[in-house]
Formats: sequence, C-alpha cells, structure tokens
Amino acid sequence: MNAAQLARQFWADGFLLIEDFFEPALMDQLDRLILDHFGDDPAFGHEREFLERAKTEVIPWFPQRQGPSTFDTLDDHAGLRELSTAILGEGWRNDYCMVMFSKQGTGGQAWHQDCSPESPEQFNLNRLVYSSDITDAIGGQTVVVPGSHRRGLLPVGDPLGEFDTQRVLRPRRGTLIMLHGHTWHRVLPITGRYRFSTNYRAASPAAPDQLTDVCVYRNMRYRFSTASIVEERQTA
Ligand SMILES: O=C(O)CCC(=O)C(=O)O
Ligand SMILES: [Fe+2]
Repeated sequence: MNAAQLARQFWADGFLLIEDFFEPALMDQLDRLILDHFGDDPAFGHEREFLERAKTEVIPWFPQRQGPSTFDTLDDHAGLRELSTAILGEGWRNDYCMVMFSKQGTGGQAWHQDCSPESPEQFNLNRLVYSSDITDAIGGQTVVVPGSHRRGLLPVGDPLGEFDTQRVLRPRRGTLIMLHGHTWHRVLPITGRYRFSTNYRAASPAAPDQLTDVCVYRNMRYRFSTASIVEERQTA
C-alpha cells in the first residue's frame, strides 16, 4: 500500500475505495455477528419524523458499547491506522463504530453530509467496512459526488434527486471506503435482501466532540441527540 499516494487521491476526490483491504475470514466473522444481532426483522430505532423527513431508513447499532469483541480488531488494523494517519495527520482520534442496517424494500439514505461543512478543518472521516458484497441485485449502492467535500453546503433540493457528476460505488466483501464527512453522499434503495456497512468513524484533529450530532440533508438539518429538526431548508 502506498499510503501517501492514496491520501492524495482521497484529498482530490473526497473519498477512496479500496477492494480486498480486509481479510475474508475476518469479514465473515463480522458478517455473522451483525446478522446474529439484527435477526430477520429488526425494528426501527429512529423517530418516525426522522424516517419520513430524512428519507433515511437505517437501524444503527454501536457494537463496542456491549464490551470487547471482534469489532475491536479493526480499530487496531495496521493498514487502516496507517492510511488514516496519512489522510488525517497525527493527532486524529477514533470516534465510534456504528453498524447501519437497512431492510429489504427500504429506501436507503437520502443525500447528506455527516456534519456541517462551514469549517473545512472540522470533519469526520468515515472508514466504511463492507463484510459482504453490495451488488446491483441487492441495491444499497453507495453514491458520492467526487470533489464535493470542497463545494461547501449540500444544495437545497430533492432529497433523492440525481447529481450530474455522481458516482455509484459497489463495495464488495473486504472493501474499505474512506469518505470525508463533507462529501455529498447517499445510499440507493434496497431492492434485494438487507444491506449494511460498518463504519469506524474517526475525527480530524480540529474536530470538536459531537461533530456528527447534526447531519445536513437537502431539506433540513437534523440533530440526533434531541431527535429534532434544527433547520428547515427550502428553496426561496
Ligand atoms: O453505508 C454506506 O455505504 C454509507 C453510510 C453513511 O452514509 C455514513 O456512514 O455516514
Ligand atoms: Fe453518511
């Protein structure tokens, strides 16, 4: 791995996709733990208002809150740490690990920025681990707008509309996606079976705590800790 070159690519595009980054056996272990946790038909955890307004149908799980497990091995993954340091510089920190599960027939995630883009130095880094293939038959592909981490605020508009320059990513088992929190991104509807990703969120040295508490959508800003809309966004 040439971490310096990959970091340059990350900073040019606002994201990075690397296939076969993680060992298959480790991915199979993670996959099993996640499926055992969610079972066949998990209930939504978010408020109804969020699910409807954010057009985002995910069930989050923070596995490390339940004690030591295989999830911890990824925190110490040498390649992941090296690449994180190349991108963020010394002094970055682990934020939290979150699995996001979406059931069959649900809408995925609308366009968003994980945190407000007003300050370019203050951002989260999503380190997304895919423990099974995301194919066109399943849906749930991750979509990004390359370079949008430098374009400021996600424009007001259709939460599910298309951008001319959007790129559809199809991660497979063992793929790592590094995604800047200001990059405009979404997840397509899940047409086949469930889909999920495991996100080892990290924060830039300048990022304050709780940075990702407020998420930017095309129609609102939403604060998760209070489950409330903190700004309605609409075209004049
Ligand atoms: O699951 C994905 O592919 C993207 C998830 C996402 O938007 C995030 O973790 O912030
Ligand atoms: Fe996101």
